[in-house]
Amino acid sequence: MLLRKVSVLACSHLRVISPKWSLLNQRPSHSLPPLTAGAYNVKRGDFAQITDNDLTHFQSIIGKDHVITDHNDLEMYNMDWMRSVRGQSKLLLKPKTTNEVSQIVKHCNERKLAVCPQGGNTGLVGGSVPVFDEIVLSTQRMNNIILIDPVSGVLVCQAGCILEAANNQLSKHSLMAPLDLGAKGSCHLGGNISTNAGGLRLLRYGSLRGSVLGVEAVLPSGEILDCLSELRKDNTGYDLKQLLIGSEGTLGIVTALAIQCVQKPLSTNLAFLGVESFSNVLSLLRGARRDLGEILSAVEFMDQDCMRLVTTHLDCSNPISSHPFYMLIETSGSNTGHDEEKLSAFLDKIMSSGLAVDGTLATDVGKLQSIWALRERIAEATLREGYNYKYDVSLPTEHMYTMVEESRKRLQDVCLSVFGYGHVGDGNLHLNMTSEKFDPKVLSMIEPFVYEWVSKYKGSVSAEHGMGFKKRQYMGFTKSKSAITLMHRIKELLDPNGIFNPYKTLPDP
Ligand code: FAD
Ligand code: 2HG
Ligand code: ZN
Repeated sequence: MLLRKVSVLACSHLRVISPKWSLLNQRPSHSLPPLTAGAYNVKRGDFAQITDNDLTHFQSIIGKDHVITDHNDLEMYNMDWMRSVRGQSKLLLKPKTTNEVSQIVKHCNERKLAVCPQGGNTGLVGGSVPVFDEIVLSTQRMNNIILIDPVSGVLVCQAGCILEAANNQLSKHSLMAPLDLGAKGSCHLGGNISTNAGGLRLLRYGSLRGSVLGVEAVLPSGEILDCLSELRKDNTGYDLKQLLIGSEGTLGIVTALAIQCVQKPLSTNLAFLGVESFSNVLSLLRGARRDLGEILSAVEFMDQDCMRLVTTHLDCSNPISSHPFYMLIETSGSNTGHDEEKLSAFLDKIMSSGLAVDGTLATDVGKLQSIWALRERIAEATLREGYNYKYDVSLPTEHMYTMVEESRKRLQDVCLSVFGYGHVGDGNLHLNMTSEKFDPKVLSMIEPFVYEWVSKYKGSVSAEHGMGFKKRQYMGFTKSKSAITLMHRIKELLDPNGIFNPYKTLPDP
């Protein structure tokens, strides 16, 4: 084999984007983002204002300690992870049980008080923070694991379980969640479901729409919708849980879920490759699918600007020589010898054909994590460079990098960098630009250019992050008028007062 075995830790692994966000704490307070309402010129909906009677009522439901009104305590719940949007909520509620959520919501609906559901607050489209004074309803305390069935592999838990914490419990039964993402140390499973999060292993385990078996949710009326089935197969009537998956807190608050977990692999290998062109990236993707078959578990790419970002701004180093593109090809299986033999044959083939020109292979946990960190921490590194314009699009793979190149040509004089990376195996490009600080002129050169480009190639303006606050007006570039109209009708039916996550997800009618 021509590959060098990795000998140095390339980068310390991002264990946790802590709920208190270490990043946030490193920044001076004068760098608070502007208030969303003013920056985006939003008009407040016709909602009631919180009164002392409301506070007393909430205290009677969840106890004084979990009704938070202190301005400083509220700051991190009013701001997103990217520090790009900022709300003005004066009230944070932290219920522990579904019944408590139900009682809170019932009261909010009767009083016409708006509610912003919040999980780990790692969302990247401004969906998880209020725009005005919506009540933040956090699932932080709803973190009980209800059941792990080692035979069926089903996990049933409350919505506030942190993905990584759930995985730690699952691993005691040789199981793991069917999704993985860089925000695993902070994001909640309820948040994952509400955004239909994709992540690094969708290629292998599929979308959450397939692996979520059941959902329990509180509807805007306060009613509890019990669809918490643990069945793999159930064709009785409409599949109501699908309405909640990806609805970003606009139709219901997910309080509990059942999810089909997968066997934790006994053998995992990760190849990190240097590649000369994007067309070679695509050839390698094809070859990996063909030659690695059932053991292939992830195929990711990043360009050289991404490598520059993680090695400049974080404690990371490139374990191989410099190339225009890098790929991560991971295998997971149950038989070390078999997997290594298969991967080894594949790597020999691609190195001798010149599709990959350099590479390194990681097999033990520490090295795997340090290589993965080069990819998983790009989003974090990007924030260190300045203002970040973020696009998360689906495109036919042959057009994916052309979009980065055309954006770069268009923006080279006004941006610090324009770069692309992402889940190439799923046709999901993360196109990002940075400038020193937010510049509306730069934005007007990016939008609607990016959305028109995506629409021209019949892609999606949101592959996995959702619409949230920032992207909602662009849904029409991907979805038909008839589909958007029906979405409005469903929202109206379930939430006639519009109290759940207003200003989010759906475009203005
Ligand atoms: P939040 O950010 O708190 O909320 C997200 C949305 O869901 C909001 O609209 C909120 O109102 C709603 N919501 C949250 N909880 C509930 C609930 N219980 N009921 C109803 N609505 C709710 N995303 C991907 O898809 N793939 C990735 O690979 C990926 N990588 C990331 C890497 C980093 C470093 C970061 C910071 C983010 C990444 N994300 C990724 C985005 C984000 O982590 C996901 O969208 C995640 O699923 C959000 O979970 P959360 O608990 O933080 O939700
Ligand atoms: C990832 O895949 C996330 O790392 C974040 O979805 C993407 O920051 C981004 O653009
Ligand atoms: Zn992603």
